[in-house]
Amino acid sequence: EEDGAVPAAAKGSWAPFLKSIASFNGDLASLTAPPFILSSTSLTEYSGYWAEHPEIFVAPAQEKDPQKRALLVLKWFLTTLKQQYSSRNEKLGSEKKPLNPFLGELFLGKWKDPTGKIGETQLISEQVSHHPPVTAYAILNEKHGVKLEGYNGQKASFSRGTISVRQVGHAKYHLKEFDEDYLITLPSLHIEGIVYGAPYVELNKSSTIISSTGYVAQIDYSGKGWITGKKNTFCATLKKEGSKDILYTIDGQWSDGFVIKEGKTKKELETYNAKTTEITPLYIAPIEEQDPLESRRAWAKVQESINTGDLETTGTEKSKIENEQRELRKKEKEEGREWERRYFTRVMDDPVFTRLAESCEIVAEEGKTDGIWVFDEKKFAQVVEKARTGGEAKAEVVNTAA
Ligand code: HCR
Repeated sequence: EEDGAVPAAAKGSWAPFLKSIASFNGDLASLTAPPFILSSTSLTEYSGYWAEHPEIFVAPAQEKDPQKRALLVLKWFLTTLKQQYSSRNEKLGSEKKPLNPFLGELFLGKWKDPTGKIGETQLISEQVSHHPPVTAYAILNEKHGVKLEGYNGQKASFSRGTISVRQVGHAKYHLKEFDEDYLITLPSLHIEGIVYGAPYVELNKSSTIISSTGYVAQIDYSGKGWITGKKNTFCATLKKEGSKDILYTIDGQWSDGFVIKEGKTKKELETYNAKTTEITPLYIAPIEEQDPLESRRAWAKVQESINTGDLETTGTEKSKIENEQRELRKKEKEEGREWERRYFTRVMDDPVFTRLAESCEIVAEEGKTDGIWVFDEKKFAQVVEKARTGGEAKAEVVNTAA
């Protein structure tokens, strides 16, 4: 077997790793990967990829025409893909195995806006389940009344040299002014380049965005050996529900750029360059000001030891967190209660999801995500109030965001 990208010192660990994934049971968190493929970033941080271009995230809120609004939501979704699926590759040289978040882990931050035009965009990401791993998130921009919320877990399988990952869960994008909702399904992916020790993500199949105003976007993904032969390729269409007429098409490579065209005339309306569009960095509070459950504070020692290549400390510090978690679960079991999620609540039925999912035959797989998770405005208001007063919260008297 070729293993060109595996660092010389790690060559001995790659073949056993390949063997272990061949008998893989579907739980990505249980994969013991060689140290050079471990990233020091927790999966709770990945929720931030949804809004690294805050100006594109809020753009639909400023569009009065519902059809153009639906197009802007599709455009925003497509602009998130590069960060979601290829940023580790670009920054770290390959896809890496993220830290498996503990139950209750938080990743909180803000995209600030010195111009005042976009307003502040806030990120709340929380690990709502550990077995199976599920992350829930809400991204709020109060100025424009935009709210994204969602949750997701992964179901993985191994075959013919690649790990295939199906995402379970979905996202919902809400525009307050128009009382409009968009249900977003998450693409399937597979990890290529494993045998060479240089894993990277390719998307496959398709995903959908369906709006409460009756617009449906379908995005079809393909990779190298497919239609155009180029990696990270997609073609998307926007239609009115039940109609065959294509209103807009968007074609391109999500890691490179794309072209938006009018459906009938094929007239080019806009080109987007993913390579030159800069991202806005997320502001995260300094570690000493963070809550003990916040990701970078809780994992600080593990992260430091991964970055310095100190395997022993990585092991002992990881075990400390795992043991603490085990103790907490034991205590909860004894007391007959479950961990209280800080920002999200498990529901039996989410009416927004049910209404939009119906027409596209999308199903919530609550069994695979330990429930259907929604952002709990009341809990959020309590946290905001507590931070403001530095004491006990009075949920009834505060306004909720977005
Ligand atoms: C599959 C994956 C963990 C999950 C990551 C998700 C699906 C998380 C939600 C984000 O919104 C989007 C996203 C992007 C990532 O591409 C995806 C990760 C890719 C690899 C990682 C595996 C757990 C790593 C397996 C180990 C490999 C490197 C051998």
